[in-house]
Amino acid sequence: MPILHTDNPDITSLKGLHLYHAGMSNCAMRVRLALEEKGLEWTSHEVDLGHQENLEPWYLAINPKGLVPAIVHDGVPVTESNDILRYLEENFSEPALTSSDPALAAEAWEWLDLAASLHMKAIKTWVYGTTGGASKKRSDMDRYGDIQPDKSLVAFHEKSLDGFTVQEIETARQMLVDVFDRMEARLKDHSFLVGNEQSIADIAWVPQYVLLGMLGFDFSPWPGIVAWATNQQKRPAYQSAVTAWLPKIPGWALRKGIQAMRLWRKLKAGLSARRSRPVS
Ligand SMILES: N[C@@H](CCC(=O)N[C@@H](CS)C(=O)NCC(=O)O)C(=O)O
Repeated sequence: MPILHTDNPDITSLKGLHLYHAGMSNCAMRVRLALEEKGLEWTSHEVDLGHQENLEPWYLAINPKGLVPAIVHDGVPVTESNDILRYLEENFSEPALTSSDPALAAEAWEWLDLAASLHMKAIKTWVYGTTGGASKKRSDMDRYGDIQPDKSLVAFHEKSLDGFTVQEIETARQMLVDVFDRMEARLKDHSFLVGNEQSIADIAWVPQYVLLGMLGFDFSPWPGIVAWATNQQKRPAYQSAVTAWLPKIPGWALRKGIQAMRLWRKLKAGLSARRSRPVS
């Protein structure tokens, strides 16, 4: 579990549960959901990903990979959303988000691991691919390459600057379709992904429904998933963990906004590259 051992007094002096997060981040959403389902008190620290606040030294001291979410619990940083969920389940066991039946608990963790394994190759690839590109500028990449210890993240952001091919986006979509087919097989006649209660499995997948749905992924072929998500949205924890943190604009407007912002960045980068090219 990525627990950071630090003697940085700005971190060690933090008492209670502190969450470093961003509204639209699906990984942060699942941690907020777990905190709210467990009724825990937590202090919010929103990290502005648009302005790359996640790559500032104060945040890298909490999460050296510069990713949200991270928590600091009584001065101890824990990173990676799945590990944070495990940490919360171990340290704040009531109400439990995993069954006391070991087989059901294992099944729930599997759903969580599946979400993690698809995060970059399916979810992020589809999101970045369909909204038109990169969250980093080419001019940021040298510094990013230097500070980012996880080289698969560097490769992903390089790739997103070059642009995903139609085939890559389709492969990502197909991976998601395969999972949603599996989810549908379960949810067409069950209210929860595992067992008869809300669990870490539902918490792992609700954020994908929210994010992908907002960005135009069509869930209509899976009515069981839609019904499950509709029930999830009625939970008080959903209101405080998801609704409260989402932009208050319709999905289509959000999509257009992201596309326009990314196009503008590309144009600006292209113009400054032309300006700095030596005249021959
Ligand atoms: N494996 C990480 C992934 C976290 C992640 O990718 N977070 C994104 C937001 S969804 C982020 O912080 N992106 C900022 C960046 O890449 O610079 C987890 O599960 O916590």
